[in-house]
Amino acid sequence: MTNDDTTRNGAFQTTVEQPVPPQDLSKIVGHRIIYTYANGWQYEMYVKNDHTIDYRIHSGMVGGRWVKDQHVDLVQLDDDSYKVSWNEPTGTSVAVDIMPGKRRLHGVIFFPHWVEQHGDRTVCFQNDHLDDMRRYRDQGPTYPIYVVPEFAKITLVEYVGTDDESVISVAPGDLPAGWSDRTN
Ligand code: FER
Repeated sequence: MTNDDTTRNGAFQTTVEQPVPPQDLSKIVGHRIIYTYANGWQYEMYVKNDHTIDYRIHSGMVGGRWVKDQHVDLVQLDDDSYKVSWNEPTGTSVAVDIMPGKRRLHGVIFFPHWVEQHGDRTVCFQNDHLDDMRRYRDQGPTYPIYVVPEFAKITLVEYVGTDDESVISVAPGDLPAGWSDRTN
């Protein structure tokens, strides 16, 4: 076995004793990705470090919403395969599988019923309204949960470095026209 075989995530043999594959997050941490879901919703995620994302929602049910410093769980599942998952102050839960090399992504969003009914209440710079979001969350109704599972095409991937507050610093609506449509 070559050294590459022992360090590549994809060659890892999963066992009960050692279910966690080697974790190399260097191809996702510090990157900005922009993607469009099959339902037309366009999102931008900045993986600020190995436990934090900033993001903007450029279009869709809650287009205009943007968030900084969302705590997430980030793991490498396999070569070119990562999972980011978290729970929002609104009560919304999200799990996103990202294959940057393949430009493929799959997200599952679990919206509480109140967000499905009043998505507009979440369209803001959430960091300035965290207490409002927690109050709405606690007021509900939570159920039935609106589950949105969708594939997406990643249209842009760029390394911008870690912990840079300037990467996502203005509202989606305040960017130049067509800004999020830049592809690479
Ligand atoms: C995503 C899907 C959903 C995402 C963020 C959300 C940054 C957030 C949803 C919400 O709280 O409204 O791919 O990526």
